[in-house]
Amino acid sequence: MHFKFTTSGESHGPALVTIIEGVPAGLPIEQAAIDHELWRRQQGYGRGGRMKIETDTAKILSGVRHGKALGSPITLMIENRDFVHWTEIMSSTEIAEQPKNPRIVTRPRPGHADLAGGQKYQARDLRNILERASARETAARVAAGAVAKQLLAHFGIEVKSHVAKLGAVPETPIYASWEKIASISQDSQLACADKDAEAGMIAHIDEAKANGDTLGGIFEVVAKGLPVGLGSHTSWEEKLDGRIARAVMSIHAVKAVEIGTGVANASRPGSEVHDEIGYDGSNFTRATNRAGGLEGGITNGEELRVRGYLKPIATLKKPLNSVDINTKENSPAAFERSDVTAVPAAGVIGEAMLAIVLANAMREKFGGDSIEEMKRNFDAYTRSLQDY
Ligand code: EPS
Repeated sequence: MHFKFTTSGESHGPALVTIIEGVPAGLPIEQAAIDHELWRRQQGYGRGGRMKIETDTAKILSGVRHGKALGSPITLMIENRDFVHWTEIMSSTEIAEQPKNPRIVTRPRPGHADLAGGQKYQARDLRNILERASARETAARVAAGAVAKQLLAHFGIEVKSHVAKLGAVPETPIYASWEKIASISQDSQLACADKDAEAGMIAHIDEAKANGDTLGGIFEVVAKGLPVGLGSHTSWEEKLDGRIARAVMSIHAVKAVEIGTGVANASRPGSEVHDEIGYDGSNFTRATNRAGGLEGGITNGEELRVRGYLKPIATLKKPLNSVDINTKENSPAAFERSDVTAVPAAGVIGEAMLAIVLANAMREKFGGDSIEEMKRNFDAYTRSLQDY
């Protein structure tokens, strides 16, 4: 059985939808926990006007009865409050006449899907591309991830994130222990584990905003409580590091993914990279965790650490040069509104994507149609590891 999901919906359409499959029957599904994750995704210093319009909440349309999963596909819907301003522009049926401001986009933004998507899909209005390319889609991923998190929590697995770097601040990405990440307040402006660094990040965002510019950065997602043995070395498709990298790389604006201290490891000798193995009388131990919890594409029981590196958002208030797709004349790229940065939100999305990959790996290893059956399988496996 696989834990999988798909999303549907445009940024300014009526709603975003996700359909999740592979949730075992009987798993308690807490709607408030889904909404809490959606709320977290909307936070963060440097977010723009759209987040003032939306209050994302998920409506459960199927797959859950009396607070528990039925084992059938779960459908979640998040309404776009902004749709009321876009009813004609985003109408699914033909409209009798063009609205006064049809908001047709013909000046592609460098770094966005606009031009390549327009050419590929032969769109003369680039809105046909940007509506789906928008990071608004990630609200649906976070809703699916919130269900994955509830499955993982049943097995004592937790997933959290923090912002390790915002633009150029600080120079070296912040390392934060699990305890430090867990202690970051829900009201924190940037989900940063270092208060001084956070102040510097805020000043950096203010400066970029004043310049009509945008910033990227690095988020780190950490999973704790994982059993040894998720993923497999036996085939490239099974390797969990590859599956995680794909999931994290698919997040809007992510251009690089790192597991553990993978980037620094490349320039160190092996003696300073690999995590020495010990035994404490009942368990195997590691002196360090530079591998980030994965060896041979298999979880090794250490904290799983993955970083996503984001490029700056492509929608700039002071736009870069572009070319109008109709006139072919040089003209500044389109700008309606945007965020200065969305790194904290990307961390929440990173948590969701990691939780989904891990939930899938758990379903593959422990199967079961009901949560009780899955738990029995999990407990039997955990016992077998004690005899190893
Ligand atoms: C986003 C919604 C979008 C943007 C942002 C993320 O809303 P709108 O396009 O109406 O302003 O704020 O998306 C982008 C920056 C982008 O380039 O697509 C959201 O819900 O996260």
